[in-house]
Amino acid sequence: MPSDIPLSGYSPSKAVANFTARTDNWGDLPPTYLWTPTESKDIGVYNIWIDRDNSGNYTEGDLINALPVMYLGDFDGDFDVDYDDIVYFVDAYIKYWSGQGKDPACDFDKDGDIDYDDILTFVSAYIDYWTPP
Ligand SMILES: [Ca+2]
Ligand SMILES: [Ca+2]
Ligand SMILES: [Ca+2]
Ligand SMILES: [Ca+2]
Repeated sequence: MPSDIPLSGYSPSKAVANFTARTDNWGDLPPTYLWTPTESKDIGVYNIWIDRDNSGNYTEGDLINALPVMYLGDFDGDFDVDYDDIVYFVDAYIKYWSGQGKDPACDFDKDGDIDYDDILTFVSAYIDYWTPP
């Protein structure tokens, strides 16, 4: 299994695995596989399995890679949402608005920009992390 397939997961209840299918040996893989666990998952690293059924739909099956299920807004992947993640987001925001490209991880609503809506999502994710259950 190649280890360079980028995987990212969001929220304990729904994780999205994005990976780039490489046509040489990974041409069968979907460009995006939405992993929707039937039960709520704790933050952590999971192995997911992806397979293809007779109708061509992708289901959980063959082992793809370890999927980190992270807090929303945990950009550096160290399983917290703290100052370092704020710095990461602010940096991406400034880069976007100064024409230096878009960091897709910071475009929470996937509408192609990093704007006020994404700030709101990040701020509420930060507050959620620091709010005791
Ligand atoms: Ca973090
Ligand atoms: Ca940290
Ligand atoms: Ca956006
Ligand atoms: Ca927008």
